[in-house]
Amino acid sequence: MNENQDLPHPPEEDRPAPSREPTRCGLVAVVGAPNAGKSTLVNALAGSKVTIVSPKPQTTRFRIRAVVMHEGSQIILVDTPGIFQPRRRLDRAMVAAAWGGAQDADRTLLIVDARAGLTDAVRAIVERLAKAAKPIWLALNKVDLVEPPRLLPLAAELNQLLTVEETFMISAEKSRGLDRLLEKMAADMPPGPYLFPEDELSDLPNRMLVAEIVREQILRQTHEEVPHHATVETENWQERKDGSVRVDCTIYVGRATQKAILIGDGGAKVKAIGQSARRELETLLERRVHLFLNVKDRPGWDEERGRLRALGLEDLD
Ligand SMILES: Nc1nc2c(ncn2[C@@H]2O[C@H](COP(=O)(O)OP(=O)(O)OP(=O)(O)O)[C@@H](O)[C@H]2O)c(=O)[nH]1
Ligand SMILES: [Mg+2]
Repeated sequence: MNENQDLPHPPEEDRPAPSREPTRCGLVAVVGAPNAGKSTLVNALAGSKVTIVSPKPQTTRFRIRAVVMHEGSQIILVDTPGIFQPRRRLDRAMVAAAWGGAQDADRTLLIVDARAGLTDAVRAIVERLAKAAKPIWLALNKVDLVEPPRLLPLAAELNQLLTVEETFMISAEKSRGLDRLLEKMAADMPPGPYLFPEDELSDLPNRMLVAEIVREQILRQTHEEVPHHATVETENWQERKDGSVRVDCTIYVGRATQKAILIGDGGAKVKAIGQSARRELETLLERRVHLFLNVKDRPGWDEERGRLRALGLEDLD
């Protein structure tokens, strides 16, 4: 028997005080032009895939929050859609979601593709950011693709157009320069309690994660007009006794011709999309997944309120 077992607990005041450093917590909106590498950066900082990435612009369609813990700080990174000149209702809702993200955040991190440089899209974003009196960090991304002498003039030019608190040179893909960025973000978060449980990775529900992973494969495996005219909705989620899950998704496209491309010869394309998505989902969800994809043409879905609401996008008018 342990001889200390029956000893009374020491009085409250004699116990060592729990080391409770005040916590910090804040939201950082990651904004920029389409394809700048925002989602790649969010995943790299989160240390896990929380948001989809593709070589095509306009990959991200709605805000996704990723939770990053660093030295007593909880940094909630808000991945946002790229900001561009919107045309369709879908585009307008995406861009509004991006600006809304910047508005709600404590800080804004502007990502600029260093290889693309100061494009018109970047200029338009900078002009609007300059009007909002919020501290801004600037990250020139994809420095792995650029000769170093080109970086300083670009940074200087951007710093002239916008009051930037600090400029970072990073490669989100090669994880270069991310430590310094993370240190700075953690140190500058406002004091306050954590908003998310510490072990939470993101606010994306699993049904939406499945739809996004399927959409990522559509972006990667189809071309031209198909990717941007497709949306994915999870219709059914069924837990099975053996621990696996069956998920049924509908892919909506704008036209019968797009549907034909997406299905492919004898269903080969949609099968390949489903296989890649299932493999990735099994890793992310750590369980067996039976994925069923159904393709429908639905002209004008990108103007339909219901479809946008399914993406969590707000109705603008
Ligand atoms: N070489 C290189 N490629 C990168 C880097 N960061 C991102 N990329 C690539 O750039 C492309 C776009 O990346 P995303 O992270 O999807 O870009 P995004 O800004 O989230 O794009 P939207 O969601 O469309 O606004 C992908 O092909 C990435 O692999 C980088 O540091 N270096
Ligand atoms: Mg993105």
